[in-house]
Amino acid sequence: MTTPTITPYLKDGIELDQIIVQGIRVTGFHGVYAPEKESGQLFLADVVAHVSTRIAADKDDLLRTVNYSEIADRTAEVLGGDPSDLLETVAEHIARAILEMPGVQAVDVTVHKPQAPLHVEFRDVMVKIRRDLRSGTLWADKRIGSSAGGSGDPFAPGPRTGDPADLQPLQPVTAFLGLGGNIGDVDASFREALWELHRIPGIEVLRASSLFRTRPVGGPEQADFLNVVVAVETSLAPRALLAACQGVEVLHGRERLEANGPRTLDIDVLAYDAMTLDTEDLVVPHPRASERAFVLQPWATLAPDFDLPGAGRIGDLAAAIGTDGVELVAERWPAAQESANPQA
Ligand code: PH2
Ligand code: MG
Ligand code: MG
Repeated sequence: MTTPTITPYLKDGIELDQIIVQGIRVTGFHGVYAPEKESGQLFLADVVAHVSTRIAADKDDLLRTVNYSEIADRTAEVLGGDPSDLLETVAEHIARAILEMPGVQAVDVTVHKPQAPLHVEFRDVMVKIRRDLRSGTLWADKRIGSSAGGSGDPFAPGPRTGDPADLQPLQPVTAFLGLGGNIGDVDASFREALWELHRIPGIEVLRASSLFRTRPVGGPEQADFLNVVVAVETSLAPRALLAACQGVEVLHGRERLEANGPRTLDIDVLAYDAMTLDTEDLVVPHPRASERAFVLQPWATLAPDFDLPGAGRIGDLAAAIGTDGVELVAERWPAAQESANPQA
């Protein structure tokens, strides 16, 4: 098989490395025509995972990279799994499965169907796609929302689905974002993130809370965090807001290596107006917001009277949780210029 040239994927202007698995072959049952679904035929896929392999190579450690055997397994599972009509759908499902692997920043997927029922002789049919962590398509057609979007709510149907997480508000709503981080100059990352969020059409950053240094909650032994809460006005649907936050995380080199582990920048959607949502990829309000002093104490400096759906007034929640493990660093952040880098 010839090796195709693969356009490099640039992250912050730097080419990522590529882990490539070619010619994964499985009998599958995808196709528009009934005989295709009954008898099955050969499907092949080529997958290019765009990752940074430098740290793994330096430490010679499989856990710090992406296991190509797992790429192959996940791909084969989709190829041989639930039948889809379209190769496009198969490629999208593979991309999604690979992007879920920690460390994968982007993925190219080519799906081949060399036995497709055409009227002429041919060598191959293929569909090739590139997806990255910033593409909202990762979430766009997950329709697993639990609430049906009852009558009288201020939300109009969005362009794609009936999932309430995809409903755009008729008028801009206030949402609260929680920022956290404990790698690098986090204070600077927060300041940049505010501008990056503000630049996104449909997001206006209104105001930030005071800045707090906080003891890590959960995860491995790690450096203290900085945390702030930010109020935004947004005309984006909840899921689009989440995608925007994740895009900004990626800009700051966020890598999802371990749950609750150290991170350069984490941006969580804490609340979206008075909305409650429970979907596979997005739960609003943030399910642990009301239990975390590192969220509630900053939040109480910003919007003590906000009524957190299902939990109560932020000021009251903050008073109840107390200040154990959280320390005020800059009351008038980001106006105050002193750096609060926890590693400094
Ligand atoms: N974020 C976590 C887990 N633990 N601890 C602190 N102090 N601050 C955080 O932002 C934080 C955490 C998961 O996102
Ligand atoms: Mg978080
Ligand atoms: Mg997060």
